[in-house]
Amino acid sequence: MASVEESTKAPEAGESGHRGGPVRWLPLIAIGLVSSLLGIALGVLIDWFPVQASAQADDIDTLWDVLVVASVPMFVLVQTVVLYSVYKWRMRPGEEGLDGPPIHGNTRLEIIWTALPAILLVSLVSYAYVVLTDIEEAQAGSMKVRVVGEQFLWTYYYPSPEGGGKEVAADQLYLPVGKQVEFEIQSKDVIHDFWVPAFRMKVDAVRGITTRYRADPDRVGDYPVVCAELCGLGHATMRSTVHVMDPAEFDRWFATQVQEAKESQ
Ligand SMILES: [Cu+2]
Repeated sequence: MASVEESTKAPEAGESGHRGGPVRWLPLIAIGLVSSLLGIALGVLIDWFPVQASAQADDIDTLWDVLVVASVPMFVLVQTVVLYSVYKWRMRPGEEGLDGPPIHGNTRLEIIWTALPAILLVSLVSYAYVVLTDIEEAQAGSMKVRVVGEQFLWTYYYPSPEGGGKEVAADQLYLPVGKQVEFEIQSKDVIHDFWVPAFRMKVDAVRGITTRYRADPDRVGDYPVVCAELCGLGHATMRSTVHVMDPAEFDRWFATQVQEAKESQ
Protein backbone atom coordinates (compact mmCIF):
# COMPACT_ATOMS: atom_id res chain seq x y z
CA MET A 1 0.00 0.00 0.00
CA ALA A 2 3.01 2.19 0.31
CA SER A 3 3.01 2.79 -3.40
CA VAL A 4 -0.49 4.28 -3.29
CA GLU A 5 0.55 6.59 -0.52
CA GLU A 6 3.53 7.66 -2.49
CA SER A 7 1.61 8.34 -5.65
CA THR A 8 -0.97 10.48 -3.86
CA LYS A 9 1.63 12.63 -2.22
CA ALA A 10 1.42 16.04 -3.84
CA PRO A 11 4.68 17.54 -4.95
CA GLU A 12 5.09 20.89 -3.30
CA ALA A 13 4.54 23.90 -5.48
CA GLY A 14 7.80 24.99 -6.94
CA GLU A 15 9.50 21.87 -5.71
CA SER A 16 10.24 20.51 -9.16
CA GLY A 17 10.41 23.93 -10.74
CA HIS A 18 7.56 23.65 -13.23
CA ARG A 19 4.73 24.66 -10.84
CA GLY A 20 6.40 27.75 -9.69
CA GLY A 21 6.86 31.06 -11.35
CA PRO A 22 4.17 33.58 -12.09
CA VAL A 23 2.13 33.54 -15.27
CA ARG A 24 4.19 35.16 -17.99
CA TRP A 25 1.71 37.73 -19.29
CA LEU A 26 3.85 39.53 -21.83
CA PRO A 27 4.42 36.64 -24.26
CA LEU A 28 0.78 35.62 -23.82
CA ILE A 29 -0.48 39.10 -24.72
CA ALA A 30 1.95 39.28 -27.66
CA ILE A 31 0.81 35.89 -28.99
CA GLY A 32 -2.83 36.92 -28.53
CA LEU A 33 -2.37 40.23 -30.36
CA VAL A 34 -0.48 38.71 -33.29
CA SER A 35 -2.97 35.83 -33.65
CA SER A 36 -5.91 38.25 -33.49
CA LEU A 37 -4.44 40.51 -36.14
CA LEU A 38 -3.64 37.53 -38.40
CA GLY A 39 -7.13 36.09 -37.90
CA ILE A 40 -8.82 39.42 -38.60
CA ALA A 41 -6.67 39.99 -41.69
CA LEU A 42 -7.53 36.52 -43.03
CA GLY A 43 -11.23 36.94 -42.20
CA VAL A 44 -11.53 40.35 -43.82
CA LEU A 45 -9.15 40.04 -46.77
CA ILE A 46 -10.30 36.67 -48.10
CA ASP A 47 -13.15 37.00 -50.61
CA TRP A 48 -15.62 34.60 -49.07
CA PHE A 49 -18.60 35.63 -51.13
CA PRO A 50 -19.48 35.79 -54.81
CA VAL A 51 -20.08 39.04 -56.67
CA GLN A 52 -22.62 41.43 -55.10
CA ALA A 53 -25.79 41.46 -57.20
CA SER A 54 -28.31 43.10 -54.89
CA ALA A 55 -28.67 46.32 -52.92
CA GLN A 56 -28.61 44.17 -49.77
CA ALA A 57 -25.24 42.55 -50.45
CA ASP A 58 -22.97 45.37 -49.35
CA ASP A 59 -24.58 45.76 -45.92
CA ILE A 60 -24.51 41.99 -45.37
CA ASP A 61 -20.80 41.87 -46.24
CA THR A 62 -20.08 44.72 -43.84
CA LEU A 63 -22.05 42.89 -41.15
CA TRP A 64 -19.91 39.82 -41.82
CA ASP A 65 -16.70 41.85 -41.47
CA VAL A 66 -17.87 43.39 -38.18
CA LEU A 67 -18.71 39.92 -36.81
CA VAL A 68 -15.28 38.62 -37.84
CA VAL A 69 -13.48 41.57 -36.24
CA ALA A 70 -15.45 41.10 -33.01
CA SER A 71 -15.25 37.29 -32.87
CA VAL A 72 -11.62 36.60 -33.70
CA PRO A 73 -10.09 38.34 -30.62
CA MET A 74 -12.65 36.56 -28.37
CA PHE A 75 -11.76 33.20 -29.90
CA VAL A 76 -8.04 33.92 -29.58
CA LEU A 77 -8.44 35.06 -25.95
CA VAL A 78 -10.26 31.87 -24.93
CA GLN A 79 -7.91 29.57 -26.86
CA THR A 80 -4.78 31.27 -25.54
CA VAL A 81 -5.95 30.92 -21.92
CA VAL A 82 -7.00 27.28 -22.45
CA LEU A 83 -3.84 26.18 -24.29
CA TYR A 84 -1.51 28.02 -21.90
CA SER A 85 -3.28 26.52 -18.86
CA VAL A 86 -3.15 23.04 -20.32
CA TYR A 87 0.56 23.45 -20.93
CA LYS A 88 1.56 25.16 -17.68
CA TRP A 89 -0.45 23.05 -15.30
CA ARG A 90 -0.29 19.76 -17.19
CA MET A 91 -0.02 16.45 -15.34
CA ARG A 92 3.50 15.13 -14.79
CA PRO A 93 4.51 11.48 -14.42
CA GLY A 94 3.69 10.32 -10.92
CA GLU A 95 0.76 12.73 -10.53
CA GLU A 96 -1.91 10.42 -11.99
CA GLY A 97 -3.69 9.88 -8.66
CA LEU A 98 -3.67 13.52 -7.66
CA ASP A 99 -6.53 15.93 -7.57
CA GLY A 100 -6.21 19.65 -8.10
CA PRO A 101 -6.61 22.08 -5.22
CA PRO A 102 -10.27 22.68 -4.35
CA ILE A 103 -11.36 26.05 -5.74
CA HIS A 104 -14.66 27.63 -4.82
CA GLY A 105 -15.86 30.57 -6.84
CA ASN A 106 -14.26 33.83 -7.85
CA THR A 107 -16.90 36.52 -7.87
CA ARG A 108 -14.92 39.16 -9.72
CA LEU A 109 -13.88 36.75 -12.47
CA GLU A 110 -17.40 35.41 -12.83
CA ILE A 111 -18.88 38.90 -13.13
CA ILE A 112 -16.32 39.79 -15.80
CA TRP A 113 -16.79 36.68 -17.88
CA THR A 114 -20.56 37.01 -17.72
CA ALA A 115 -20.81 40.76 -18.33
CA LEU A 116 -18.28 41.07 -21.16
CA PRO A 117 -19.76 38.40 -23.45
CA ALA A 118 -23.28 39.64 -22.61
CA ILE A 119 -22.43 43.21 -23.63
CA LEU A 120 -20.68 42.01 -26.78
CA LEU A 121 -23.52 39.68 -27.72
CA VAL A 122 -26.30 42.23 -27.15
CA SER A 123 -24.40 44.87 -29.15
CA LEU A 124 -23.81 42.55 -32.11
CA VAL A 125 -27.35 41.21 -32.06
CA SER A 126 -28.78 44.77 -31.99
CA TYR A 127 -26.55 45.83 -34.87
CA ALA A 128 -27.46 42.74 -36.91
CA TYR A 129 -31.15 43.30 -36.19
CA VAL A 130 -31.00 46.91 -37.38
CA VAL A 131 -29.11 45.92 -40.56
CA LEU A 132 -31.44 43.04 -41.39
CA THR A 133 -34.53 45.20 -40.84
CA ASP A 134 -33.13 48.12 -42.84
CA ILE A 135 -32.09 46.20 -45.93
CA GLU A 136 -35.54 44.70 -46.39
CA GLU A 137 -37.41 47.98 -46.28
CA ALA A 138 -40.29 47.87 -48.76
CA GLN A 139 -39.85 49.91 -51.95
CA ALA A 140 -42.67 51.25 -54.08
CA GLY A 141 -43.50 49.26 -57.20
CA SER A 142 -42.01 45.98 -56.09
CA MET A 143 -42.96 42.72 -57.79
CA LYS A 144 -43.94 39.40 -56.26
CA VAL A 145 -42.55 35.98 -57.10
CA ARG A 146 -43.79 32.82 -55.44
CA VAL A 147 -41.00 30.30 -55.04
CA VAL A 148 -41.90 26.67 -54.49
CA GLY A 149 -39.32 24.09 -53.46
CA GLU A 150 -39.73 20.35 -53.77
CA GLN A 151 -37.34 17.40 -53.90
CA PHE A 152 -35.27 18.43 -55.82
CA LEU A 153 -36.18 21.52 -57.81
CA TRP A 154 -37.42 25.07 -57.60
CA THR A 155 -40.39 26.46 -59.50
CA TYR A 156 -41.14 30.17 -59.79
CA TYR A 157 -44.64 31.61 -60.12
CA TYR A 158 -45.33 35.12 -61.38
CA PRO A 159 -48.71 36.79 -60.95
CA SER A 160 -50.42 36.70 -64.36
CA PRO A 161 -51.44 40.01 -65.95
CA GLU A 162 -54.87 38.40 -66.38
CA GLY A 163 -55.31 38.70 -62.62
CA GLY A 164 -57.74 36.60 -60.69
CA GLY A 165 -54.98 34.81 -58.82
CA LYS A 166 -53.68 33.26 -62.04
CA GLU A 167 -49.98 32.60 -62.22
CA VAL A 168 -47.31 32.00 -64.83
CA ALA A 169 -44.78 29.31 -63.94
CA ALA A 170 -41.09 29.17 -64.84
CA ASP A 171 -38.37 26.68 -63.97
CA GLN A 172 -35.70 29.35 -63.82
CA LEU A 173 -35.86 32.69 -62.11
CA TYR A 174 -35.98 35.79 -64.30
CA LEU A 175 -35.88 39.25 -62.75
CA PRO A 176 -35.65 42.80 -64.05
CA VAL A 177 -32.66 44.73 -62.71
CA GLY A 178 -33.40 47.65 -60.38
CA LYS A 179 -36.77 46.44 -59.19
CA GLN A 180 -37.47 45.10 -55.71
CA VAL A 181 -38.72 41.54 -55.58
CA GLU A 182 -40.76 40.15 -52.74
CA PHE A 183 -40.26 36.41 -52.64
CA GLU A 184 -42.94 34.25 -51.11
CA ILE A 185 -41.33 30.93 -50.39
CA GLN A 186 -43.13 27.63 -49.95
CA SER A 187 -42.34 23.92 -49.91
CA LYS A 188 -44.28 20.96 -51.24
CA ASP A 189 -42.53 18.41 -49.04
CA VAL A 190 -39.58 18.71 -46.67
CA ILE A 191 -37.75 21.83 -45.51
CA HIS A 192 -35.63 23.51 -48.18
CA ASP A 193 -33.88 26.85 -48.12
CA PHE A 194 -34.08 29.41 -50.89
CA TRP A 195 -30.69 31.03 -51.27
CA VAL A 196 -29.25 33.30 -53.93
CA PRO A 197 -25.66 33.76 -52.73
CA ALA A 198 -25.13 36.79 -55.00
CA PHE A 199 -28.11 38.49 -53.31
CA ARG A 200 -26.86 37.31 -49.86
CA MET A 201 -30.45 36.65 -48.73
CA LYS A 202 -31.83 33.26 -47.72
CA VAL A 203 -34.78 31.79 -45.87
CA ASP A 204 -36.18 28.34 -45.20
CA ALA A 205 -38.98 26.95 -47.34
CA VAL A 206 -41.29 25.16 -44.92
CA ARG A 207 -44.27 23.09 -45.88
CA GLY A 208 -47.55 24.60 -44.71
CA ILE A 209 -46.31 28.14 -44.25
CA THR A 210 -45.10 30.97 -46.46
CA THR A 211 -41.82 32.63 -45.64
CA ARG A 212 -40.67 35.83 -47.31
CA TYR A 213 -37.83 38.13 -48.04
CA ARG A 214 -37.17 41.11 -50.24
CA ALA A 215 -34.20 41.58 -52.52
CA ASP A 216 -33.26 44.39 -54.87
CA PRO A 217 -31.25 42.94 -57.79
CA ASP A 218 -28.96 45.70 -58.98
CA ARG A 219 -26.57 43.94 -61.37
CA VAL A 220 -27.38 42.28 -64.67
CA GLY A 221 -26.12 38.70 -64.94
CA ASP A 222 -26.79 35.02 -64.25
CA TYR A 223 -26.32 33.79 -60.68
CA PRO A 224 -26.85 30.43 -58.99
CA VAL A 225 -29.89 29.65 -56.86
CA VAL A 226 -29.06 27.09 -54.20
CA CYS A 227 -30.99 24.97 -51.74
CA ALA A 228 -29.22 25.62 -48.45
CA GLU A 229 -31.00 23.03 -46.31
CA LEU A 230 -30.09 19.36 -46.55
CA CYS A 231 -33.31 17.98 -47.99
CA GLY A 232 -32.51 14.48 -49.21
CA LEU A 233 -30.33 12.55 -51.63
CA GLY A 234 -30.67 15.08 -54.44
CA HIS A 235 -30.03 18.12 -52.24
CA ALA A 236 -26.74 19.00 -53.94
CA THR A 237 -28.45 19.04 -57.34
CA MET A 238 -31.28 21.32 -56.20
CA ARG A 239 -29.99 24.32 -58.07
CA SER A 240 -31.24 26.69 -60.66
CA THR A 241 -30.26 30.05 -62.09
CA VAL A 242 -31.49 33.56 -61.59
CA HIS A 243 -31.26 35.72 -64.70
CA VAL A 244 -31.16 39.39 -63.79
CA MET A 245 -31.88 41.28 -66.99
CA ASP A 246 -32.70 44.70 -68.41
CA PRO A 247 -36.35 45.60 -67.71
CA ALA A 248 -37.20 45.67 -71.45
CA GLU A 249 -35.68 42.24 -71.94
CA PHE A 250 -37.54 40.95 -68.89
CA ASP A 251 -40.83 42.32 -70.24
CA ARG A 252 -40.24 40.51 -73.53
CA TRP A 253 -39.46 37.26 -71.70
CA PHE A 254 -42.51 37.64 -69.51
CA ALA A 255 -44.81 38.40 -72.47
CA THR A 256 -43.60 35.19 -74.13
CA GLN A 257 -44.27 33.20 -70.95
CA VAL A 258 -47.77 34.65 -70.68
CA GLN A 259 -48.43 33.82 -74.34
CA GLU A 260 -47.16 30.23 -73.91
CA ALA A 261 -49.26 29.76 -70.80
CA LYS A 262 -52.36 30.92 -72.71
CA GLU A 263 -51.67 28.61 -75.61
CA SER A 264 -51.20 25.58 -73.39
CA GLN A 265 -54.55 26.14 -71.71
CU1 LIG B 1 -33.78 21.31 -50.96
